[in-house]
Amino acid sequence: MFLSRKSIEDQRTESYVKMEPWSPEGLADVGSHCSPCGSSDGSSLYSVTMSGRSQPLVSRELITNNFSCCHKRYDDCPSGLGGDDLMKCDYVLSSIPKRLCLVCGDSASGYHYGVASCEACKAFFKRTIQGNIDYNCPAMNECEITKRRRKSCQSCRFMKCLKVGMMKEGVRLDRVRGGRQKYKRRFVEDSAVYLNSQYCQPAKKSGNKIVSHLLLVEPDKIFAMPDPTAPESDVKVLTTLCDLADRELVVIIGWAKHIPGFSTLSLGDQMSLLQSAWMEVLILGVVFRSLPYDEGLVYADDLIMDREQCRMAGLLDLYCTLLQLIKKYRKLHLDKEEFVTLKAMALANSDSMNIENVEAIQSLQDVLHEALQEYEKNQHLEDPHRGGKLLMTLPLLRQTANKAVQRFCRIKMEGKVAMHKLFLEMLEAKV
Ligand code: 1BA
Repeated sequence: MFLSRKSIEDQRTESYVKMEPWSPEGLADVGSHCSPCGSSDGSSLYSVTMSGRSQPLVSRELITNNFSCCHKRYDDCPSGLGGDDLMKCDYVLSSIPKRLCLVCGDSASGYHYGVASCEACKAFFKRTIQGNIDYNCPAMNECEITKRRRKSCQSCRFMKCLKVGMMKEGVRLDRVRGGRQKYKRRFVEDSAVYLNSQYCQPAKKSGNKIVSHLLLVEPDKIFAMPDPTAPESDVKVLTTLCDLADRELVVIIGWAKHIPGFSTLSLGDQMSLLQSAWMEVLILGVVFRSLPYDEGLVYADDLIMDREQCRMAGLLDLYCTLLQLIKKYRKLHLDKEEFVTLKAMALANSDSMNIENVEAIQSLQDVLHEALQEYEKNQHLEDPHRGGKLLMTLPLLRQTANKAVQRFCRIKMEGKVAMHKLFLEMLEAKV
């Protein structure tokens, strides 16, 4: 089934219901929209709202709809990988898609806004969202979009972008046509040089196909976009963080489906892994983006928080643990290939209590472990222990993520911060 704009928007609107402050009156008010109760063992597929109605979990909906088109489409395509020296699990290989633009069929240059697409369709989608453009089809809204004819109907091309699952959440809204900056961004000049030189290199030949694939499916960045009209306060910072995390969770669910072998797991196991590991995945993202910075935590490029800002938001403890993790990776000079592989490993190694097919998860872990080993063998010959050193950072990642979950559970209980439904649902699955 294709993910349409409507289905994304339906899910997102539903999950964007803001919670009122935690009070008996507040609870009564939000009863039918929010899910402050819901299942907490992570095994149930439904949460029960305050009105007692069963609703599908947002995460489940996203796993079943989001991006499944890419996988299905490429089922019968050659994987583009060769050499059984690389991998042992055929099913993993076959789940790596051949890269064609899902909008027009041209060669895809990567995953843009969540979908394998070419540069032209990526730019077209971005222009349309940023310019808030409405198109009209002069025909019957069913023009065929191919590489040759993609310019002939903008309306049908945009509809196709949405139909194949491009997500408007991924488009920066801070630079509208005309170039005026809507949102103020903090920018550290030094880091731009550092980021360009070390962290944003074009995917070099990584020496391992899985690692190259993980680089390719690494999501585009998203922005925090703090509400410029809200007065500065701890609540504003926390609300921005929760909103960012909620949007990033949508992206993470889509990303997980591109990890070779993940989509072949049962739906229940996909959910269990995500429900256990989501915070580790979020935290690793922040840690990696923060490596070039001296003291700041890069939650997003427009939300870089220093020690004082974290303290003011009641997140000093988390700041200190995150800094410890950042120091470890900085010492190791963690590169982007290792980051994407570790992120997938954190998901595969989430130690969920609810796994149905333990062998399949083990196989996923083995595949990623082999990829890391091969990458280290090819790219970091100087240190035969490097792979082990990287894996030995995972306990601190788990510890940091657990701290973050606990902190945000407390914030939820205090009831002063609005939280969206997907974020709440994932938080609840952890307690
Ligand atoms: N992670 C939390 C909130 C929000 C995030 C966002 C990233 C980029 C940063 C954790 C719940 C709370 C602790 N941000 C990133 O991973 C990605 C790209 O350019 C900057 C994490």
